Amino acid sequence: MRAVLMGNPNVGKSVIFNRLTGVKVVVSNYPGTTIEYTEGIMRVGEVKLKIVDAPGTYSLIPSNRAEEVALHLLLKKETHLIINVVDVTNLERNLYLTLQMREINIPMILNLNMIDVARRQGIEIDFNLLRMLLEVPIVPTVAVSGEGIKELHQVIKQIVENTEKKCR
Ligand SMILES: Nc1nc2c(ncn2[C@@H]2O[C@H](COP(=O)(O)OP(=O)(O)O)[C@@H](O)[C@H]2O)c(=O)[nH]1
Ligand SMILES: [Mg+2]
Repeated sequence: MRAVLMGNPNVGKSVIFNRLTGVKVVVSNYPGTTIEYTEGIMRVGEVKLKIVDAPGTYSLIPSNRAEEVALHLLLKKETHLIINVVDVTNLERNLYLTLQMREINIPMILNLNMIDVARRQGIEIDFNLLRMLLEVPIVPTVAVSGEGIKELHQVIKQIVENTEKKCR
């Protein structure tokens, strides 16, 4: 099974990736390009979930090589889960990609990162409203402190277990 971390540049994808995966990560160049991406493994019960840290992208309609690679990594047929990392202080811009990915038939988690910055700026987010509007599980995190990572694990586990059942 395979999960892809998708999101705009600089939202905390790589910090989330490091928190989810162990020490053994592999950095590769996407075939035919100089664009790098990182893969690691996360243990989810009995399952070894492959996690891909995709290059940052603003849209599924690529406007450069890195966005093209992100799209290819996403659309590989073995992608079972999208972890959409967003910068909660730039929700509107970030949700553009979220809405596009929601149209694809792959389970998605909306990871609202940088909650600490939002708190400092007095930004309040109605998680329930977002959950209702987007119909995806929502997990708030502060990637740099580790806050919310346990909850993110939990939600990933639930989806992995459901997918396993369907595949059997
Ligand atoms: N304050 C704060 N900074 C964060 C958080 N997550 C990531 N960062 C910082 O944001 C910057 C971009 O993170 P990175 O993981 O490289 O983003 P990526 O481009 O999406 O992979 C780095 O300086 C991180 O330390 C967070 O939750 N809160
Ligand atoms: Mg990164």
